[in-house]
Amino acid sequence: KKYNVAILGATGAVGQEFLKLIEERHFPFAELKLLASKRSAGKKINFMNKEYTVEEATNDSFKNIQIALFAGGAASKTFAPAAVRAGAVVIDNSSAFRMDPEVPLIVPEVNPEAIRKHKGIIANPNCSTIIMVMALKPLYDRAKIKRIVVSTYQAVSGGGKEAMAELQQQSEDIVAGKPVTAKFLPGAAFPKHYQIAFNLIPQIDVFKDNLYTKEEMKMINETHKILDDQTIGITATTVRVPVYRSHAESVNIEFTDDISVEEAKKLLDAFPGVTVQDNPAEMDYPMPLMTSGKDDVYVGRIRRDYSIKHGLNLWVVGDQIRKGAALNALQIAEYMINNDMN
Ligand code: 2RA
Repeated sequence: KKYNVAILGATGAVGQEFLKLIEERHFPFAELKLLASKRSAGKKINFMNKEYTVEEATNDSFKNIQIALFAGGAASKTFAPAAVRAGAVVIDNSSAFRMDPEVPLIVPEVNPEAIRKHKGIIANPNCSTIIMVMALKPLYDRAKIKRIVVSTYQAVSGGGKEAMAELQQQSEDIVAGKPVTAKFLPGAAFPKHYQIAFNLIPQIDVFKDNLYTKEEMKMINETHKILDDQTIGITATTVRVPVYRSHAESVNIEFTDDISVEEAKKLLDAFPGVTVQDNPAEMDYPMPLMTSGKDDVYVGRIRRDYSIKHGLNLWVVGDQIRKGAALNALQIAEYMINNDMN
């Protein structure tokens, strides 16, 4: 069976990754509709030996569409209701519906059974959350987790094309001895902007009243929802780093029961979508340069936290545009197809 697929936000980084993955994974599509805002409408995209013209998304765009892949952003909220009314299942990468109790928040390797409860919209979690829960799940199933302390090192591509261009431009200017300007990060809408080249910015998204950023609260709230466990204590610090692609995370976990490093390694290694890369003697550990363009989430530096009774430290790295966004969404669609859930 083949499906009519629409991609909303087809010209952006996640939209483009959707196309790459559809081809790579031989996703069974019949018709493909590429949708975007008015600004990108009319653009031609060559895909699998066919030329597609990007169409402006409207409420009428979803007739005859069975699977609507939404790349994210404000357009999701605008068009999801129309797509659902037209009979499509929307797999949405924006944050608009993630915490809605009616909307399943899915990482297919972690909580696929929750897909069944969908009412037309299925949410794809935030990139840094997906990467963390992939490493948490096999350990959580073996030894209950009491508390997590996570610090992220997030690539500029998570902030969009402008953030990537800014890192490039600033790096060139510094090397050329020219003055550096910062116009975008931590985000276009902020009153101040900071240099990212040769720097770190400990702010991703806006600050909430509790002094955490929205990105930090996403890691906390979404992890609770995906693991379906509100009892886990989670604290997060999210940081933008001058890396183009792949988010890295230092994850400290306190368990209720003892779990050895060897056992953790075995469990992680056996978990689909996770690769253990951990050989200190060979200086072997995951790094963003090596994990970019890869499907798996990589885990290394697995070691005991000797300051607590049952603690482990992990270093987790994953391509946030692949597993953190487009791949996870496509895997949700594949899971539904393979389990007759449409
Ligand atoms: C970031 N969380 O890296 C975003 C992308 N979803 O800024």
